[in-house]
Amino acid sequence: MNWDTLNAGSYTPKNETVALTMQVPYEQGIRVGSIMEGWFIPPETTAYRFYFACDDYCRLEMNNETSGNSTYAPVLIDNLRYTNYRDWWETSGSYKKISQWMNLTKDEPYYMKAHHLDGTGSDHFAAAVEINSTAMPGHHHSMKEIQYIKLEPAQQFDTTRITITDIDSGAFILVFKNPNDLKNTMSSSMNADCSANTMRSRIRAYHARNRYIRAEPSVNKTCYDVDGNVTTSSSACVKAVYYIKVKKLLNSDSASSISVVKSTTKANIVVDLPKDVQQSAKPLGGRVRIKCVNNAGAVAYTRDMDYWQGSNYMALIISYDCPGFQDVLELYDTTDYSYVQNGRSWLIRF
Ligand SMILES: [Ca+2]
Repeated sequence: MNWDTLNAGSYTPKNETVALTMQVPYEQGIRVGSIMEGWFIPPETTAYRFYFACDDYCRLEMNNETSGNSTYAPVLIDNLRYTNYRDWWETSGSYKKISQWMNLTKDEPYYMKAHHLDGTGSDHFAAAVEINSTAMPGHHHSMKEIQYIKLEPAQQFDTTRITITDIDSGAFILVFKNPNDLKNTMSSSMNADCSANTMRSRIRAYHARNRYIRAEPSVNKTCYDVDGNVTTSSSACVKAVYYIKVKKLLNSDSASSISVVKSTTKANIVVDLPKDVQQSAKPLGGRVRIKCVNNAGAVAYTRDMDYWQGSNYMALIISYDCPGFQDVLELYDTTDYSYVQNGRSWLIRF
């Protein structure tokens, strides 16, 4: 990218204006470019760093000496890959979008110059600043705290019990009937003395593929000896109890019937369905809104959002609907839940 060509005035400027913020309007046209010049005057003596998001290419220069000199400005950020609009945290690509921390002095003017070029499609660019001081409310990271928000239904999962006595090493299959589509699905063959992990691998295709479930099951097995005590010895095991748990909250039982089809086993195999063991709690659903209180104490609410919306969308809606929250927060999904139906939780960093 030869920014000097743009600097040299090879093109007649279409528009020249005073800008109140270091950003240009969204979607100005195709193959547009902009140059912005100005001074950054720090409100406190502390460390600062700058963020630069653009589409398609941008460069930010700054003189970080307290001279106010506008003839010397080394490159602070060179961003030669487009980002989403004001997406300061875009991490793809190898170009720098965040500057190093710099110690700047209160009330000194620091010269800044921004260059921007668009190839085609969307276009935008904007700069942001982060201030490493907790004494200035309202700035990004000024609170140095992370909030945790959670939406969680009861974590009660659909559970089936299979009890095997007169255990031998012969084979059987299970046939699952789904209560929604009434289809029968056969498991793979397993032995009457199989491990929990083997049973899980033989049945999982049904839970993973049935469109009303689409979740992984877990299986655990407990063995009992002739006295009815729990044993870990397979030779002493005269009764094996398996619990099959679907790890996603469901709107209906995972199976309305489960038939046992024995091929070579003579074992006694009894199935207890979720309706008799444990039915799923109601999955998370509906819509959610977030209450926000800004530094001035003003209370606002976001519009309703679907419970499954991604964290980028939710962060955007908070910035639209919560006055004073634009550019001062980051919102992340946690890894607390394997499925959105089980719950949602977010970390909000101010
Ligand atoms: Ca573009």
